[in-house]
Amino acid sequence: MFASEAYPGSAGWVMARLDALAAFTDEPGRITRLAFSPSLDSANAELIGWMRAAGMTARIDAAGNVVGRYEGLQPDRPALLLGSHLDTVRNGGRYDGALGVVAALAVVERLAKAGERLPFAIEIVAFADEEGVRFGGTVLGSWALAGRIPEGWRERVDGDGVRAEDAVRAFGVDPDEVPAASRAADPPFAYVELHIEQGPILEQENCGLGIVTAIAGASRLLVTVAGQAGHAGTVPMALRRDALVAASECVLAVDRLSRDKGAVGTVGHLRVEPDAVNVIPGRVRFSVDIRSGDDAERKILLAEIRKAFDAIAVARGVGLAVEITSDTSAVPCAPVVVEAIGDVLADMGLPRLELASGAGHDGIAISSIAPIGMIFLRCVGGVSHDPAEAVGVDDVALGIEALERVCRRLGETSTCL
Ligand code: HGY
Ligand code: MN
Ligand code: MN
Repeated sequence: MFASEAYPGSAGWVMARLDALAAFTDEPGRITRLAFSPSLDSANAELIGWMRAAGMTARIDAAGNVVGRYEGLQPDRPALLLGSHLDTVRNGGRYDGALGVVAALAVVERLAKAGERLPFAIEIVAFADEEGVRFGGTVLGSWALAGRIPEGWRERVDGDGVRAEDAVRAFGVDPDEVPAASRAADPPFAYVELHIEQGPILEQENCGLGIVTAIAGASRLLVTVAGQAGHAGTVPMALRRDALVAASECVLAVDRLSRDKGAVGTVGHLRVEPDAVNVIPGRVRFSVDIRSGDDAERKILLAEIRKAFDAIAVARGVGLAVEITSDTSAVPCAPVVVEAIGDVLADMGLPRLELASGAGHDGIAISSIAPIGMIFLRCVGGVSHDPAEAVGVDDVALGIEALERVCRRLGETSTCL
């Protein structure tokens, strides 16, 4: 039932395409495909070719997302939206995002090879900026498709000082046309995403697939600490306003307070200026990423972290500014979609293992225009956002099978979605 030879739409066929996509990177030797980057542009072109070969129409929408469509028997019926994202973190893995896009394409391949059309169209989207790595948060991507474009997105600046507006224009997207990407007026009847779990639960439970119940909320900050640069050899310790020492105390505060709250807090990016061995750091910028399944708890944690930062700044005699670059509330998956996924897994003889997602996903944005659901796929060691990310081909076969069955199941119930 789950052969993995590379016939169109098989697990081997999916794995081969994921390996091909992994070659699209802006950093040779590792996978880095940031939003609106040359490598993402090339990966999108490759995907569009595969979509058209499968009998789909395919285009780049007004916000830079790839949108493919496999017509249904009733073209006027709302479509079912599948997909995920092709952008990656820096030095990422080859399955985060891409698996969901290519597995959805495998479902269409199978239908097309069988000459079958469902009553409704299947659309597959590869969102342009799920990771939000380049600009500190998702600037367009799924938010644009949901018709909820973030305020001030144009002025966001990446690590090289490039404004988001200029980056999307260089990518071929007209910033003034972005609102045309919105599907708020003609939403899909549901959105389903297959994604690696990026955590250890499925592996611990020896389950290939799981049912996502909710997606955690997240807050992202960009913090700037302004001290006083100086000669490392001549400024007495008592007179120093060392930005890196103050930032280091902030990093430890994020860790301590997050642990105390049972939430997760990460400082993943930190830049020191002037970054010289014999100069006291005058300025430090660092990121903070806070997640929790409970929005109220996350807000309280955020307030405690900012209070701790202010106390450190006073004690260290430095300036400290906080910019909130992204703030998303936790989102439940739609019960009707959760149930359909559960029924499908039961039909396949698999347990109905339900779990929440600590990672963010495009479904957060899409949930504002359609019922959403996600299927998690076991990943080796729970590792993700790292080249060691790995999945088993038999789990991928299960994932494709489940996704196809969910499409059919949701089609049967779509009138009440
Ligand atoms: O950061 C996240 O949670 C997701 O991988 N973008
Ligand atoms: Mn992802
Ligand atoms: Mn990710």
